Amino acid sequence: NVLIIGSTGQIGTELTAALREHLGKSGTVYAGYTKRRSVPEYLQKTGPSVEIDILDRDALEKIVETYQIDTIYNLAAVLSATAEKDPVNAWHVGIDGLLNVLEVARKYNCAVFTPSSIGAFGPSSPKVNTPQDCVMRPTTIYGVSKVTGELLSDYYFKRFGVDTRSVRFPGLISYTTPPGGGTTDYAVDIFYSAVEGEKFVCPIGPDTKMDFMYMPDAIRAAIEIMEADSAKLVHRNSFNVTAMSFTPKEIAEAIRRHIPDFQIEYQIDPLRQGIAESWPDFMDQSCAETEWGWEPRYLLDAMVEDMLKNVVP
Ligand code: VAH
Repeated sequence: NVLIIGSTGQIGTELTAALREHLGKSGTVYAGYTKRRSVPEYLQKTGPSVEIDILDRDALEKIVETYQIDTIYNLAAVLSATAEKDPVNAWHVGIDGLLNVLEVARKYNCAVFTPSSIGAFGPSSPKVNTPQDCVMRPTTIYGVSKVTGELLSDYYFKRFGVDTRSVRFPGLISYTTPPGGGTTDYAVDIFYSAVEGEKFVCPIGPDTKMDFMYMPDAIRAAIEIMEADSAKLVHRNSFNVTAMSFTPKEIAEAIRRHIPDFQIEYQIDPLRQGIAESWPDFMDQSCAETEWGWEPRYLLDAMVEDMLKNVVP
């Protein structure tokens, strides 16, 4: 059975639904939540949910034992911009929480997926074709917790044999559940302005390039990495995966191909601009391609078309 910690977040809501679909009768997917009211209707209707405090290891152990969990998707995180406002809390959720998950996984032989991020790279990492293995000195607490999480997860694999796997997600774009407090959130918010016929006020500079991925691809990556043949994995925590790399100017132009009078103006948010500039422009994902056959399906125009069709303001 599968436990999803953070099942009500931007990734969690869609991953829970997709995994329930994917597993069918072969397993139960427990939607872990911190606040009951935040569990979406369709998740409550399609399977069980369970209250989780990732900082309470005993309670987590009880859940894993009671529901015979063999795979834990640990999506609990405080995203980059929000984390800068309370770094100690971001550390507790990101690392103390992860340590609890890894200790319980070691005891009950669970596989663990914990997403990393382009945020794990820093200003001294190569910006273009950012390698799988390179200098990683992130300048945000989010990045520090992500690099630490990667190292801790690799340690638990090498030292205790815990089956830990992970991908470094780029900015994720979706219309089901909005992201909360990320630096890449602009690429989601822009669609809400576009469909409302409103000018979009962009907090990131027009020529700031970052990696992005459409949520359907991200969900598929999270499932495929966990089902990959472990004998073929040279890396584990954590694989570069991406789909597209664009600037605010480029995504605005792509939207204008559907909504010709769409307007964008720039009011740079120094915090998020500083974070965005410390991240790669475009990652090299050849290790994910060769070690577990990763391949994105949605590129910029396909993503824009699908978002404009589905975004409900
Ligand atoms: C953020 N969306 O902006 C998240 C993610 C790659 C970015 O980590 O913080």
